[in-house]
Amino acid sequence: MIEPLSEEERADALDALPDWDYDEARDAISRRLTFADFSEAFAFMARVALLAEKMDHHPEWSNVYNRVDITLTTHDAGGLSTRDVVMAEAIDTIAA
Ligand code: HBI
Repeated sequence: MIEPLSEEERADALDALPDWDYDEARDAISRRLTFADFSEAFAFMARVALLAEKMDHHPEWSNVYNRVDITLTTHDAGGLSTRDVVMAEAIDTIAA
C-alpha cells in the first residue's frame, strides 16, 4: 500500500512545484507544457515514458501537436504520494 501525502506534506510539495496546479477533486497535480513543435513534444514524452517505466509510476497525459498536458496522482494511494512529487520534479528537470 502506498501512503497518500499528509496535508502538511502536500502543502510543502505544492510550494516546491510552482509550475504545477493542484486538483483538489482528484488530489492530483497537473502541468501544461508547450514545445517548439511536435517532434520536441514527443521527444519529451519518450524521456518521461522511460522514467515512468523505471519508477513504475505512470502519468495521465495527452498530447496535441506541441502541447503535453500531464496529470500526476497515485492510483494505488487514491491521491498524491511521494511518487508524484518525485516524478514532477524529474519532469521539471527534463523540460527545463
Ligand atoms: N502509476 N500513477 C500511477 N499510480 C499507481 O498507483 C501506479 C502507477 N503505475 C504502476 C503501478 N501503480 C503499479 O503499482 C501496478 O501495480 C499497478
